Parts: sequence; structure tokens; C-alpha cells
Amino acid sequence: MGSPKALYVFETGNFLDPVLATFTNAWMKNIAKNIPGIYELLPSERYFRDGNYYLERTYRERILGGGYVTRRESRNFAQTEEFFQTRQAIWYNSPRYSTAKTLHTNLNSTYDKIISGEINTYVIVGYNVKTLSCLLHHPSTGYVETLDQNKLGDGTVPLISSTFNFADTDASVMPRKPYYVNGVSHADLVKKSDSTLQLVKNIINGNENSLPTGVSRAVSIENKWNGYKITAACPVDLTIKDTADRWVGTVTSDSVDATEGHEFDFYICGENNDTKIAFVDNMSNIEIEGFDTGTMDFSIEQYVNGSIAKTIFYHDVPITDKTIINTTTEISDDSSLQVDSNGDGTVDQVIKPDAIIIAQTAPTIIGDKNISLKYREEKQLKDSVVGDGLTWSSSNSKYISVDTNTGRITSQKSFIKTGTAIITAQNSEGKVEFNVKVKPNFVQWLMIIFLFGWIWM
Ligand SMILES: [Ca+2]
Repeated sequence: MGSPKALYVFETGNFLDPVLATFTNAWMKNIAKNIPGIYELLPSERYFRDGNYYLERTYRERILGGGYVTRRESRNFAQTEEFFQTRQAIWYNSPRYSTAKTLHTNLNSTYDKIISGEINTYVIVGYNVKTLSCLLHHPSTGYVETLDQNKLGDGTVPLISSTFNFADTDASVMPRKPYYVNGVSHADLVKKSDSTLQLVKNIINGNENSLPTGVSRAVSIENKWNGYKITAACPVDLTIKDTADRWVGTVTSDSVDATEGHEFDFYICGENNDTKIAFVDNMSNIEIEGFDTGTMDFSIEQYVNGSIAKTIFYHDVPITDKTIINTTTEISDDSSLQVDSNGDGTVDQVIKPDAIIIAQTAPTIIGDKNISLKYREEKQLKDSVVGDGLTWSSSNSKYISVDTNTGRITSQKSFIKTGTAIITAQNSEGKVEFNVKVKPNFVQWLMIIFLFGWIWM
């Protein structure tokens, strides 16, 4: 159903590796727009089924207290096609694209036959190799950057594409037979993988259930990227060090340099190559070095399971050609930029972030949402909810009060009748509600009768 990398190739001219793009992109881009095969690899309409997409539009939103946050919005098939047309001057070749689209349409009936079991199919796919699954389009500057190097594919084709988007279906009942080869890239799957060759022999010999090492019949599709995306906009160069302060890579305006053996990805993009982006998998130290006078926007986004959990943002940091700034990827209230303005080795200024944004997900209840309390009983509801930044409230605090921050509820009133209240836990993304009932227990009933019995006598 296609590979987002095809779009990346058109945009950057880079077939191989992001690090090499800078050396080859200009001439490769010119050739790529005339190669039919790349248009055929663009994700087809079918790729967009079940909420998949491969292009997100970004826009900046000013936030309270200064600074901006970059928001993202996924593009559907029609919007993605519209985007292609805006690339007319760069690569989009409409006759080539229509031919590819016709091919995609004709393949649909084949896909249907495969999925329905009409064609007996063995699907052998590589997985657990960093695979580009999404690109970000910044309409304000026009550039497109890569994102979401999750490990769901073979380095070229994401799992949802190579498995006809049925990766999460129970393998044992599927008409087609998927085989997942661990850690093998797109080209190596056929060329170099002993596991693949052995598997093919097994299938041919009728031993399709005999799985060579590294091959499985099902994989989790939940393996999303965890790490940090570091973005620095001019006029600075960016050097990433590991936590032991060892150099692992540098991105400058015109080159990308990285040591071997590190999985970190570096990119340059934007007008005049003025934005540097680095993806790192674990905690790292960052050195930022000025090469001109101006200001820098700097951000670190922490990804957890493929989504942005925290963003830290420094806006308009003054830079000279002597400025050296150190920071870490860690995002907390204590985070800062250590600025040595004149490069003499002594820190002159400590800059606090303009904004730290913690993403919130809608709260969910674990366990029972219906709760019974006795008179004057307390209960902690915090542990019954998953979610950050919760505020608690009670619909009837006369009967059941709640601590707005901790979620501890207490039944308040002596009463004979049963009392109820709805306790709500809320954050910016949503809310959950508990139905709480207060009922005196038997002993408490006796006490009520004993103490207040005279009323009825
Ligand atoms: Ca200094």
C-alpha cells in the first residue's frame, strides 16, 4: 500500500540514509521526479484506511506566558493529494502520479482476494528496523521533515503497509499467513537474511509451521518510538554528546557528522538549512555553538510510545559567534540553558525555558466507578484513575466532599436516608465520573436509632 519514505525521497532526494542526503540530494531530486517506481511507492488511498496517515501539518500556537507550541494535524488522503500538487515546482509530476494511482486502483481487487483468502498468500515482512511512518509539513516555511522513526517496519515499508494493515489480527485464523522476520531491513530481507531463506525453504517443503530463529507469526504493533527530538534554529550548530560527555554527532548548516554505532538521526531542513534536528534514544548532553549574531529558538520534545509527552521551549535566545550553550535532554522545572556568551569557559547566564508543556491524556478509571461509603468513611480515588493534572470535584459536597488535588473523598453528613454524589476527575483532555453512595452501616443505623430514637417516640 506504499511507503512514506517515497515522499521523503521526492522531498530530499535521499534514497539511502538521512545523513547522506546533504551530499546527494540536489541531483537525486532531479532524477527522482521522473522515476515511475517512486510514485508507485507513494502510499495509496488504501493506506489511509483505519485512520492511518503519513503526513501531518504543523502550526504554531502562542501559549500563555510566552513562547509557542507546535501543534500537529494529520492529513487525510484528499488533503495529502492536495499537498502533492503544491510540490509541482519541486517534484510533483501529474502524469506519473496518475499512472501510479491507476496501478493502485487495479491492485485493490488483488488485495481483496488476498485478505479474503481467495489467493493463498504467505506474507514475509521485516520488522523492528527504524521505519519512517510520518512526515511533518511546515506550511509556514514550506519544508517537510521526517518524523516518527518508529520500529514498526523494515526500514522502508511500515508494518501497516506490508501486512495489508492487518498486523493486529489473530495470525492463526487469518487466510493469509504473515511471517515477521526480526531486525531485517527491506533490501536484506531477500539478499542477506538466512532466516528468510530458511523460511522460504520450509514453506516450499510443506513445513510452514517450522519457524527459523528470529521469525515469528505475530508481533505487537504497539512498539512506538521513545526518545527525544531536539530542534535548534539558527544561527547555531548542534553537537550531541552522550551522558558521559562523549561526542556522538554534530549538525551544522552544511554538514551532518555522526559516529558509527550510534543510532541517532540528524537532519538539516528549512530555508537556508537553518533548522537542525536530532533524534536521540536516551538521555544526552547537548552543546550548542553560535556561528553568527542573532537569536535561536530551541526545543526538546520527549516522545513516549510515539506521542509527545513533554516539550520544553526556549524562544529568542541571543547568540553571538562566541556563544557556547550546554543543556541536557532532561525536561523538568529545573531545566535551563547554561550560556557562556563569550566562550571563555565560564557560564555567564542561565536561561530558564519560555514554556514546558506536559501533554495530558484523557483520564480513565481502573476498576469500579460505583463506590459505596459508610458514614464518615474516607477513600482515596487517585489510584483508581490513570491521568495527569487531575482536578477533583463533587456534585454534592454536603454529603461527599473531595480534596480538589488529591481525590480523597469523605462522607460528610449524618443522615438516615442514603445520599449520593458524582465525583469528577478532570484534566484538559477529558473527565471521568464516579457514582458514590453513602449509606450508614448496621451499627451506624443502631446508633442513629439509639441517639435519635426519641424523635419517633
Ligand atoms: Ca563566559
